[in-house]
Amino acid sequence: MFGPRVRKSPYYESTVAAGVSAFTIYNHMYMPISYGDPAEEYRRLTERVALWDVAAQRQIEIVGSDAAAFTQYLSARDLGGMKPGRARYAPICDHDGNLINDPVALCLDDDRFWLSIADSDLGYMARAVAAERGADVRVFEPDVSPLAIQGPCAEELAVDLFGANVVGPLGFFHHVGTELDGIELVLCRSGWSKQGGFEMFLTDGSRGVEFWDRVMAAGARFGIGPGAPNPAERIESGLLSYGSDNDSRTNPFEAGLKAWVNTDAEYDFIGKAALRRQFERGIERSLVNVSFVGVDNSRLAAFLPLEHPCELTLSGTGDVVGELRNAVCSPRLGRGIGIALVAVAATVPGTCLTVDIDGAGFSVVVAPEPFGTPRQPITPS
Ligand code: THG
Repeated sequence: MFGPRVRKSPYYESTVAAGVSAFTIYNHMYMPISYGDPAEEYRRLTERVALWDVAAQRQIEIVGSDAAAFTQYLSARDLGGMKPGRARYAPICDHDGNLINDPVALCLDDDRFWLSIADSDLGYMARAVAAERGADVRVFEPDVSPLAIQGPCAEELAVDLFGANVVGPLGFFHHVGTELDGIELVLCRSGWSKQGGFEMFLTDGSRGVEFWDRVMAAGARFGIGPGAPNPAERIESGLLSYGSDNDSRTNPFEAGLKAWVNTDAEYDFIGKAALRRQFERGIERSLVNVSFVGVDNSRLAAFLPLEHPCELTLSGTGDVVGELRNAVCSPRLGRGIGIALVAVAATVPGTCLTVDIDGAGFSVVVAPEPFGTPRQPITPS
C-alpha cells in the first residue's frame, strides 16, 4: 500500500475483487498491470476480450471560448478541423521541442476538449500557460475515468452494451456520448492495443463498480476477463509508452513521431521554433525495434520484462551506442523483442548490438521491419 497520496480509481474495488496482483503508479494513481497470469492475459486480449481499468489515463479538460485555439497551441499535432465527436493522437512538447506528454485529444464540443494524458503532470503546465496567455479557458481535471474493452470480441460486446446503431457508425478515434442503464459515459473507438476495441469514459466516478460489473456480465459470453495495457502486445504493435520508450529528453523526431508534428504550421504552438530547428538539423539518435537472438526464451524469461534502461554497445567494437528502453518476450513472435534508443549509425536493420542486463550479456539485432503494421497517422476528419 502506498497511502492516501496515491489515488484510487473508481474501479479499484472491482480490480481487487478480480484478483489484481500488481499495480503501477500512473498520474499519481494506482493502475493495475497484472492479474497474475500474463500468458492468459495476453490470450484474452488477442483472442477474446479484456477489461482494463485505465482510469489513470486522466483527462485535462479545456473549456471556454479560446479552447480550440489554446488546445492547438499546446500540441505539436495539427488539430485543425477536428470536429465534436473526433479524437486525435496529439503529442505535446515543451519550449525546447522535447516531448512532455502524448495524449489523445478528444473534441467534445466546439469549445470543449479533453486531453487524455500519459503519465506526466501536464495539467500544471497547461493551466500556467493558459493564465500567462490570458486565454479564455478553464483547465481542470474532471471526474472522468476510462474503462477499456480491447480484443477481437470487443466489437460484439460493445454492440450488446450500447446497440448496433451506436457502435456501427463509430469510426476509429470517433466518440459519442451515451449511457448504460443510466450510467453516463463517452464511448470512443480507441485504446492502447491493436486488437480493436473501445474506451468508455465514465463521467460519474461514484458508479465505477456498478459499471465494471455490468460490462463483465455482458462480456461473460465472450470469455471476458480482467487485463491491463499489455507490454508484449503493445511493443509487437508499435504503440509508444511515454516515460519509458521516450521521455522529456527525447524529441518527437527521435521518437518516430514526425507525422504528428506540424512544423509547417502557420499558427504558433509550444516548441514550434525549436522543433523547426531540430528538424532542419536532423536527428542524432532514433527509436528502433530490436529482436533478441541466440538465446533460449526460458533464459530470457528471467530477465524480461526489462525493469530499467540498459546500455547497448556495438557488437565487435564495444562502442556505447544507446540504451535498450523496454523489452519483453513476445508470444506472437516467439522471441524477445524490445525498443531501443540508439545513435543513427546503429539504426540500420541487421545491426548487431550487445545489451548488458544486470550483468548478463545478450545479443540483439535491429529489426528490419516494424513488428506490426507500420504506424500511420489517422486521416484528419
Ligand atoms: N487512450 C487514452 N489515453 C491515453 C492512451 C490511450 N493516454 C495515455 C497514452 N495512451 C497516450 N499514448 C498513446 C499512444 C498511442 C496511441 C494512443 C495513445 C494510439 N496510437 C495509434 C497508432 O500509433 O497507431 C493511432 C495514432 C493515430 O493514428 O493518430 O492509439 O491509449 N484515452
